Amino acid sequence: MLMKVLVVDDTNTDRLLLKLHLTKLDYEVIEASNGQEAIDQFMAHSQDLDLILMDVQMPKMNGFEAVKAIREIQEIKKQEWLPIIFLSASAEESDVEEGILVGGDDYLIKPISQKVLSAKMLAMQRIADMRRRLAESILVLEELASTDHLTGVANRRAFEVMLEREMTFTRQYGKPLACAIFDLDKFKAVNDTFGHDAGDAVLVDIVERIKSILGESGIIGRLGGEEFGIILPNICEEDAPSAFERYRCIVEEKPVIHKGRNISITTSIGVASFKGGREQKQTLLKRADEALYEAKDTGRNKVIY
Ligand code: GH3
Ligand code: MG
Ligand code: MG
Ligand code: MG
Repeated sequence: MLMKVLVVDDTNTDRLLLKLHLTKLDYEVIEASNGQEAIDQFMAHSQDLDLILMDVQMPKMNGFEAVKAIREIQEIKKQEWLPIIFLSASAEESDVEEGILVGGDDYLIKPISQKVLSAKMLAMQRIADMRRRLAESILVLEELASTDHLTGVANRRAFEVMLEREMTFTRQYGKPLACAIFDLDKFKAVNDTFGHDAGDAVLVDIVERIKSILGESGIIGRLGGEEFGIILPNICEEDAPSAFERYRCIVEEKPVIHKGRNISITTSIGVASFKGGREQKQTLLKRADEALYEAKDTGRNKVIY
């Protein structure tokens, strides 16, 4: 892939020479002739910029100041690592030191040998590739660590993180939320009668039904076995029971069909509302769990609040 390099230098001949050299080496070059222009070019190309070569002595805004500003923008926008090499006529130790301190990754002294520059750019590219691969792996791992393998929804850990987030939002903005735990009724009998495969298919089918009425802001997670959690942001205490009644109905509504056999299933749902305040996630879940137990104890296939 073509590497995109921003060359910043106020001296036209320096800039042109660099551009000529880099183009020959098959780099795509964009230019800036002062610090402010460098920031503008960085902003315009930050999506696909691979490297910045930055002169230090320039009028108005020098290279150090420009790099400081660029690093601040990257920090705010949480952008991935972008290597910056200073190219300067000053060999002062304090300048080299300052260049690295303001966020440069290397500091080369002019006049610059083309061989050395190419080699340094290669080294930067290597580190950038490594960091990109690492970031991608972390994303994949995070996804794996937060997803339930069978149904593809959030696992308990991820569900609790989202619940925490929604509760914080409720505390700050006063928007209520309703939380529920539901557990399939007599699910062991499904496994015993139709086999474990059929049980798995029931879990997948029920999750799909729930997702179909969950809406944009609703959240579902598998808490374990045949037990799931649902968060409905913006549902107040009075509306919660009827909201979850829809979920109970959609499970009962029609049997799951697996290998030509009809598997009827129902669910019991325990609901707890949150209006803000100091209550913590664990006690909210405990209230929902207690309501669920009451639903089981009093005949199953019902919503208890
Ligand atoms: P209750 O109405 O009281 O909830 O009864 P139940 O039979 O649903 O509850 P119980 O806890 O006795 O049994 C749950 C069963 O769910 C036992 C377990 O083997 C089964 N199960 C848990 N996870 C899975 C899974 O991923 N796939 C399948 N097929 N079965 C599972
Ligand atoms: Mg200069
Ligand atoms: Mg059950
Ligand atoms: Mg259970």
